[in-house]
Amino acid sequence: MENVLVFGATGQTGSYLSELLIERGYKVIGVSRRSSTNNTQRLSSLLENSNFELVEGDVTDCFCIANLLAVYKPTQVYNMAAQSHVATSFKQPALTWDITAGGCLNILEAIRTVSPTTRFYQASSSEMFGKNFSKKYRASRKLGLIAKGPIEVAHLECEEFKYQDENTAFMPQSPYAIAKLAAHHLVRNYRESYGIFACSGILFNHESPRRGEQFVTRKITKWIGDFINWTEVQKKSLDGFEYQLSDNDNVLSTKNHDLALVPTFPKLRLGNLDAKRDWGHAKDYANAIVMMMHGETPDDYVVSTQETHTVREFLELAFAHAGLGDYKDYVVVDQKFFRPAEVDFLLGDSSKIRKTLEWSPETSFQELVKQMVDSDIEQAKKR
Ligand code: F7E
Repeated sequence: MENVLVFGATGQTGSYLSELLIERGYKVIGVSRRSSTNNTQRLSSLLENSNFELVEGDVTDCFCIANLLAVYKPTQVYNMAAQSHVATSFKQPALTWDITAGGCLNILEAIRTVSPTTRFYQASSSEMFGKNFSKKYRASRKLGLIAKGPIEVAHLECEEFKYQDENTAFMPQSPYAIAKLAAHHLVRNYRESYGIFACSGILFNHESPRRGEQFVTRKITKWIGDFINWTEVQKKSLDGFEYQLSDNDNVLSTKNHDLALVPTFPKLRLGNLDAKRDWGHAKDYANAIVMMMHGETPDDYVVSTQETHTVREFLELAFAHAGLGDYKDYVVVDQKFFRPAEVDFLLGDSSKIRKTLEWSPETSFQELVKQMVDSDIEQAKKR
């Protein structure tokens, strides 16, 4: 049985990937940073599986990586480890750089020196495109065909400018995206310089019920789950409970109670609702990753659904599915959640992986939203 190493196995996509690789007959060595709190919830289906082993390790420690390669002799290594929260990368840029760029370099160097036939997958990101514009768009602006001044999202949505693919210029907008771009170029450089089988998957946003709670999709669905659970609990403990939507930014107050005792629930505070993202299901994307690593030649591929939606559209669908009505009654826009620099518009053209490896996503945007809302309603009941 072949061993494969998955760095970042405890994360959302790392966990789906580990499950898939075990199904494919591999022994998965999941590598995870030491943590004082338990972070193995996403791996609950694998922890008792004899084909899964969770080991301590960190991509910032090159000796640790070389040692793991020497001990387990993996035929494939997947790097899913990163400081992956874009907003955090503005607050902790050096840490983000060390993990996200340095970690990839450490693995590539370890493969080159210890195990050069081992295949390598790097989790690149659509964030690398950032504020990107096609050559045609830039030329049109230069010629004055498009007015100078702030770039409007509407421009990027024009048929002739839309889509980011493997040939789109990168214009990263955050320390996170810049670190991912450095790693992306390292992969190409090691592939071309040393003949290492190294692939980058430029994955657009991918979500699921396992998504971290600080990312916008899960932040929304978790709030919905918690709110519905709160109303249920209030109904059980208070006679005649009914919640009332107030203008108050922070709370929803109840009717029929002495004001001093009114139970309250904080509204959902979010940042930019106009940002557009191409959101897919993490499980579909784990499948794309495995396909890349089993291709004949190593290459870089965009992985996306080819549909884009605003954060607002996600909210509309999620609140409607939960039966709560208009999201505007429950959401407060808070400057705190705006970023110093934003990526306004992402829409991936994944024709290459669809044609070359015959990959396509199975879960629609609508299905994804429903799955996440339903899961969070269930989970909130158990908490
Ligand atoms: O933000 C806006 C925010 O944090 C999506 C990571 O996995 O995908 C992810 O990066 C959008 C942004 O994901 C809130 O400004 C509004 O425009 O869910 P997100 P992301 O930044 O797109 C890429 C592909 C990666 O590689 C990254 O690792 O939503 N937004 N209000 C908000 N975002 C957050 N987090 N919280 C808010 O309250």
